[in-house]
Amino acid sequence: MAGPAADSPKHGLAAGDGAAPARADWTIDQDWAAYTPAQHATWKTLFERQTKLLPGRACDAFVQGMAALPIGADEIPDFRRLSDALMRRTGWQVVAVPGLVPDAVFFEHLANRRFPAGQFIRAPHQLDYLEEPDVFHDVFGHVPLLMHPAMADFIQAYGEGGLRAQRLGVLDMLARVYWYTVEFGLVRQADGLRIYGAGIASSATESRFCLDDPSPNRLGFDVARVMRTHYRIDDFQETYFVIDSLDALLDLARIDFAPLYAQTRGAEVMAPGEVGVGDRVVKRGTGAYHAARRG
Ligand code: HBI
Ligand code: FE
Repeated sequence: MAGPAADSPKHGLAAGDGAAPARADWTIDQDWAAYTPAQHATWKTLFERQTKLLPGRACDAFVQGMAALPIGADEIPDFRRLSDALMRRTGWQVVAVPGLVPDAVFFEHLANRRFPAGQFIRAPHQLDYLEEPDVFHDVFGHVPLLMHPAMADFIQAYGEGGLRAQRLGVLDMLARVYWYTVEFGLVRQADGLRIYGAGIASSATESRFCLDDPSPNRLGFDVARVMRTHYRIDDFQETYFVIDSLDALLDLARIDFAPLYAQTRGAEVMAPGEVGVGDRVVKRGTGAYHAARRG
């Protein structure tokens, strides 16, 4: 497996470089008519590649959400049509942004059930790797699960919790929960482990790695454990956390994080590949992939 890995957006990057936003909430017009044939063709390449990989890998809710949305191979989806379908099902909308937006702006949108999606599409030489969330990651990766009521409520709660966590100075802890669920989560299905995280579902290489490679750990999800686990933004994850069903996200949306923050503040943060005594090991990884890259 050569070359750079995940094409997940790098949420750790500082947002807000470059030109000042025209609107205070950082939204822009999608300007769908301005996409070029070459840009639609990039979408098609990515769409077809992922669509071949995801049967037997993506969870049922992802497949069902995708099927119920106006998302197809031939063109970059129109956010207004996505919003119409989402609004009817779970009350969400998709709004266009230039790329990463400041944390507080991101949270404010999510708290109001607006999903900020990158308006741009990656360049042809970035098919496997890019730093900012583009329209393929955001729409193909995230939007199908916004059709699921548990994910719909969880992401809204994350937006509300994000604003609170910023005030408390514990955003790093909350961001790890988002990372290991919404971006890189696995779920147990009757027929085996499946992908629900958008960072995986939008990545050809990581959608194979997370399920097929012996290297990464797969551990049972535990919110306090995840809160004190570092993650990788530059490569595949060393550990994936497995929830028992998407409805586990509903429980997570409802719990009070304040006691968890208090408890986690003093605790040691674990390395991405570490396995601890209290962990529920679904499958212990060999660690071979990252060991080889460390040299
Ligand atoms: N902006 N557009 C966009 N998408 C994200 O996923 C995003 C963001 N800004 C901040 C951010 N994520 C994260 O740093 C927070 O979830 C903590
Ligand atoms: Fe994302």
